[in-house]
Amino acid sequence: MAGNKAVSLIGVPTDVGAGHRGARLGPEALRIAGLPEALALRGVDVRDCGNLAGPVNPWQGPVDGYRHLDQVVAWNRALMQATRAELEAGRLPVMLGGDHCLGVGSITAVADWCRQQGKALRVLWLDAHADFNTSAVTPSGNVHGMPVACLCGLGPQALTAMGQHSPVLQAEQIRQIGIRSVDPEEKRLIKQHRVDVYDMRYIDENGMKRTMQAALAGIDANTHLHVSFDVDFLDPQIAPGVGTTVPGGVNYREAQLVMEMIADTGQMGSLDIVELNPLLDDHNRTAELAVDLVESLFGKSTLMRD
Ligand code: 4U7
Ligand code: MN
Ligand code: MN
Ligand code: MN
Repeated sequence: MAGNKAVSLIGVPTDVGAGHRGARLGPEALRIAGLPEALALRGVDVRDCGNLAGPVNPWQGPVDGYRHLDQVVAWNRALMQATRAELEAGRLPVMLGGDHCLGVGSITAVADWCRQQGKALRVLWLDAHADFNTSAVTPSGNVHGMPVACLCGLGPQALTAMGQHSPVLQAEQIRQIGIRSVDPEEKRLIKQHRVDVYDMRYIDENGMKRTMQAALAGIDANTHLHVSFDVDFLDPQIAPGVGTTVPGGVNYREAQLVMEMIADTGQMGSLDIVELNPLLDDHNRTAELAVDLVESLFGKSTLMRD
């Protein structure tokens, strides 16, 4: 289904939420790696909306537990509007990040849209990290480590109540996959809020097929599936171009299976591609890998299944 749909690429060139600068270059790296052409080859009607505009990265330390909160809010407001506009136009928005703080704006718009359409929303969070920190417990103050908490109502009002409803999500709408780095207090919050986490140990013990069957269970024709793909989900040996590498990540075949099984549901309605940092990459290979995986997400299969 996603394969027949019209897609809008929304560039979000920001790293105000990150601990390294360079994710602001992600949208261009994804374009240069051939994302628009690859989708067009899949038969997708692609519209590149260009890049959103927003404040520069002031590169300052935390204030009250947040770095650059005003700038993070400004970028997310702009993204929320853009995402809403593309959904209203009947298109599938693909966010080209940019750091993961942008998941607040994209998913807030998607959640408002789903409520309006009477659709169920499921969020798949593909990441090495749980992104469930708050200002009280964050070790860094970087807001890219906080978007899931914000979406569940924990965070500054400017981020938890951007849309028509707060909290934006109930924890039971979220499935996290690939998790292998969680801060101690963050772990406590994840447990308290009962977020459904398929961490690397779960994947080791059960295999990726069973993991994805569990994470996708219950999705039906009335479900809007939002995929938030943090490139550090992948093992750093195949995806070095990210700010926060964590060893022991998802390998190439596992990642392909994740994308193919999502494609098979036919229910993906929106996608974030985040945390790609071309300054830390090796000749754009992480961007090229991301494009390869997004092709699978849009229905390209490696064998004879087309
Ligand atoms: B990403 C971290 F302390 N947990 O909060 C933090 F380890 O969007 C990392 O998943 C957050 O890349 C990583 O700063 C955010 C850290
Ligand atoms: Mn993340
Ligand atoms: Mn991450
Ligand atoms: Mn592929």
